[in-house]
Order: sequence, then C-alpha cells, then structure tokens
Amino acid sequence: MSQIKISKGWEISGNLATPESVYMRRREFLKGTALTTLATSALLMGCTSKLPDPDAETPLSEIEKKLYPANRNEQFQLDRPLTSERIAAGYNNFYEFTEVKEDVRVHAQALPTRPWTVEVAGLVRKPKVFDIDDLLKTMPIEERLYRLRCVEAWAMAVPWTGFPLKSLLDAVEPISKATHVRMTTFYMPFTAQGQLAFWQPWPYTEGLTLAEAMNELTFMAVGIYGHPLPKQHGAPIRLVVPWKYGFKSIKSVVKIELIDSRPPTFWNTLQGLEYQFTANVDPKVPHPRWSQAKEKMIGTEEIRPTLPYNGYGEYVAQLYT
Ligand SMILES: Nc1nc2c(c(=O)[nH]1)N[C@H]1C(S)=C(S)[C@@H](COP(=O)(O)O)O[C@H]1N2
Ligand SMILES: [Mo]
Repeated sequence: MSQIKISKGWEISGNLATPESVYMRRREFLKGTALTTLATSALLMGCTSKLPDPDAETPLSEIEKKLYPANRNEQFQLDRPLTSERIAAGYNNFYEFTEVKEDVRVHAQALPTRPWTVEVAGLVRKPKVFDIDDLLKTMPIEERLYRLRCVEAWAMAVPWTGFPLKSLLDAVEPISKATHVRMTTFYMPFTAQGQLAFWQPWPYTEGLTLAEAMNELTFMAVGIYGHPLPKQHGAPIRLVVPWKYGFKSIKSVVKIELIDSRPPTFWNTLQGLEYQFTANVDPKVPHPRWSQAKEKMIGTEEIRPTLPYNGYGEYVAQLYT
C-alpha cells in the first residue's frame, strides 16, 4: 500500500477493480473476528439466494408510468456512443454491498427503496422531508445524456432521467449563510454489509459547494435508460455531477443538508491524498497510483483521452477561476 507508482502512459490492468477500494481492505486483517463471522453467517444464511432477480422487470408505479420515457434535453450531447445498458448495470461501485463490481447488481437487490424519503434540512427557510413519489410529481423531470468518469479511469456514457438539484434547493430556500451541501446515503448495516466495517466512515457522504450544487449540470437522477434506476445504480435517487470523478455522485440519498463549511466525506476521510474534496476530472493531475491522462469506456474497451472537467468546462470552468 505504501508503494507509490505513477504509471507512464496508459496502464490499467485486469485488476482495474481494486484501486479505489484498496483502503477498504483492512477488512482482510479482521477475518475471523466475531463481527466478520456474524456478517459472513448472515450472508451464508441465504441473503443472496432470497434476493429478487436483478433482471426481473420491476412494475412501474402510476406516477412512473406517466414519467417514462421523459423528454430528452437536447442541450446535452455526447461525443461517443452510449454505453450498453447491460454493461452499465453490471459493472458498479456501491461499496455498501460489495467491493466486487460485477456482483453489486445482485447484492444491491437487498435495498428496500419504497417507502423512501429525502430530508432537505440545515440552513434553509423551508426544511422539508420529501417523499420520493412527491419529488417525481413536483420536480421538472427530463432525460440527459452524460458521461461519467470514475477515478479508477473507466468511463461510461448513459441517459439519466431526473431533475436539476437546483430545483429542489430553490424549493427549500437556502439562507445566505449556506456555503456547502452535504448528502448522505442510507445507513442499514444488516442489509448493506459493507457498512458493518466500523473502521470506515459509514454512512457514505459527499459534498459540494453551494455554487456547484446550483450549477445547471448538477442532476438528481431517479432513472436511467428510460426507466427507474435499478438498485445497483443508486435507486431510488442519486446525485450525478458529470465533471467530477464518479465517487462524488453519491447513490441512494436520504438526506441533503445546507451547511456553512466544507463537510468531511467518505473517500476524503478514508484517504484524503487520493480522493480530494473537489475531485474535478483533470487529465493533468495523476492519481498518486496511476495516470489520469486516458480513460477506458466500459463495454467497448475503447481508450479515449481524458477531457478537462470531463468535457464540461463550458459549464463549470468559471466556478474555479
Ligand atoms: N453510496 C454510494 N454512492 C456511490 C458509491 C458507493 O460506493 N456508495 N460509489 C461511487 C463511485 S466510486 C462511482 S464510480 C459511481 C458509480 O456509479 P454506477 O455504479 O451507477 O456506475 O457511484 C458513486 N456513488
Ligand atoms: Mo468511482
């Protein structure tokens, strides 16, 4: 772990799955402890065999039937083909469930996503607990094609359905003291067993400056590929900030707080030198353990040059001058 190596050109091995999770590996030292045994037996007791089939079609609610497919906002165009749905839904990061990207789609089915509420609180005039179905009814829902770039140097291009975070923040009226937004994922350690790792800062949290949160690109996704989000993608609602590394795009959000300082976040707390708070995609700033100059599209394996701000500079570069 202490070996720091900056790879020269393109270098991503078959071990692509491990880099981001290296700091979670303390789990391995704790094999055989009571807690780990408990977690393992819970797993063996058939938690996965009783899980719903990840490929089964979830019936749409009445509101969802009206929503999908949502109108596409043509302002956001891609410079490359869409990633195939099957590939995007089968290669996920969701450390609450497992570190194995190919297995997330199975384990994440344990997450109950209805009823679901999102509490918006803190430095706002009108704090409110929103039921997810009320958000679907009241927010301006549209489809946007965005690229997403993981800090591990893989990338995808997908159609999200959702609404600008700004619309939700405007509804609660932030007060002028608010400078940052903190978001929190659910905490259900006996459902999402990654959270049993007490030495990690669960629940997952992320944060943005208020200006970033209000930017027109900043999106709350409730769907993907023309239907509600499958659980592995962060159902029923997740953040999407396409100019930042993927770990900023926090899944399955239960709480959004307006605050007056930069909040601690999950990855930044675990390993701040590798996972910065700002985390803007930048080909010129290597990760301490690999270059960020290029990226690999999942599915096609196409190698592309990494774009500054992941290609979204015209929207966000002015935030950082
Ligand atoms: N709650 C939560 N959100 C999360 C993560 C996570 O482990 N837990 N992983 C992040 C990372 S590292 C990436 S790259 C993206 C992946 O999103 P996808 O699986 O929908 O492609 O989700 C982000 N959001
Ligand atoms: Mo990531």
